[in-house]
Amino acid sequence: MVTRGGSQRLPVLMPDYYDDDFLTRDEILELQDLRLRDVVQRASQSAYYGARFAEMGLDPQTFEGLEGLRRLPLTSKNDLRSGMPYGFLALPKSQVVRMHYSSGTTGIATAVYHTADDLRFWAECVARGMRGIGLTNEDVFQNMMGYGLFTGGLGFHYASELVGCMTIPSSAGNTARQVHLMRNFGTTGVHILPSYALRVVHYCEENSIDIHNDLSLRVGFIGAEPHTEKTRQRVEQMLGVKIYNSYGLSEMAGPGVAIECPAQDGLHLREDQYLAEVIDPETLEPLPDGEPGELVLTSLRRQAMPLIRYRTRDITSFKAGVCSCGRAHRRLERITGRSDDMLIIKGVNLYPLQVERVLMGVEEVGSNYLIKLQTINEMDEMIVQVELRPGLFFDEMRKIETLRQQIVAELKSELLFTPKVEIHQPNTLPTSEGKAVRVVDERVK
Ligand code: DLL
Repeated sequence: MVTRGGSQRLPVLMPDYYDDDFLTRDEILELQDLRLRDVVQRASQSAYYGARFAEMGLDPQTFEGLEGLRRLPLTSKNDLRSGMPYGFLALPKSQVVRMHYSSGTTGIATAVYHTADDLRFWAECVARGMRGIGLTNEDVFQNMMGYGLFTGGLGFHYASELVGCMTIPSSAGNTARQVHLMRNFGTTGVHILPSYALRVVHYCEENSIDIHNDLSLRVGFIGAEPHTEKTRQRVEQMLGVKIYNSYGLSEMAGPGVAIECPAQDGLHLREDQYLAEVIDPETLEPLPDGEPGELVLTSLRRQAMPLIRYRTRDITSFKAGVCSCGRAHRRLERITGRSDDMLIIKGVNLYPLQVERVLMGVEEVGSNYLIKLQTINEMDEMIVQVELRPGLFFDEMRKIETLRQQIVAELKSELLFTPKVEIHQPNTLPTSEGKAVRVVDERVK
């Protein structure tokens, strides 16, 4: 308890944003109800939602809160595109202090705007996740995600400062410098793309750096890219530290929407900030806990650019039951793919993560792989290019061929057709500084 000056010396409770992690279920629902009414009114000030609500005859003033949720329209990425650049802005531009621009990997990029309060709420959401896994002002936090229009860098940066960590804004790339910073400044926590984490590990192996003894790492966050539990375990095992999954998207500010707690048993949504639904992407009906579908999110507090029932296209499900950590915020299962990531090869529907799950279970496989889709003799073919793990001595063609056949067999049993597999030497497949590109579609359209 802190007291404020003046003759009466009234006790003033300093509100701590971290307390919101420990709201009861009833408190969460009450807040969601209030904030949903509020956000519907605020969103109606934007050109896009103003017109859409009017068209539907929805009166924001009398909107009934949580009970009326399913009456609200869904918003798609195409809607966002149609409203660019300023159709979704719910406040005068003079109140906007920053914009980000989504990666645009699946089409035209879209802008997201923030007021100063939006930036504070965002930093608090991520900081809650950081404090949740025990990071404090004693930690040195190295943020290896790209700074700039991508939200991964700045999203964790302000949160890390809010927690009080000594923050190293190392951004993405330049592995030698990353490892130098980690060694020299005793980095204890990192934020890193899963694909890049594996590259950093291999760099250490190749340069005889003993990760366990030469570095002081304690914890890490990975996110921004689809990855499997096997990949997480691989990174954990190689770095010898706990690695937590963090999920978010630019349209909802960025990272901080859902982050794992020490139980590592699902990602806790910040439900006082984001209202989540999981729906059947075909029927648009809500799905029960445990059933995978498309995640739909409503930003409950964002001011500059509130989004109502935004279709993320990410496939996940709600985890049933209450987490052992005691938080009442519901949990999401790890994202298994995006509805628009699904590939159809030889009549089989598959997600690229199914390939990763197999590859990361094979010890000899390194950090990088690429799925190439080609048309050969008028047929779709899938060619999986796989890098060998550095440090393994593979000079015998026979051994490589045995490994190749093993991977073909494992992929066949996962995918139910036989892909082609090529084995490549370490560090020979293309890499990128940002999110890994795992699929190259060269099929004749
Ligand atoms: O990737 C925000 C972010 C930055 C999240 C850093 C976590 C850490 P976008 O560039 O807009 O924003 O991409 C969002 O990335 O819809 C998912 O498809 C994917 N994604 C994000 N986090 C995860 C995750 C950021 N933990 C898109 N697991 C999302 C799987 C993820 N996919």
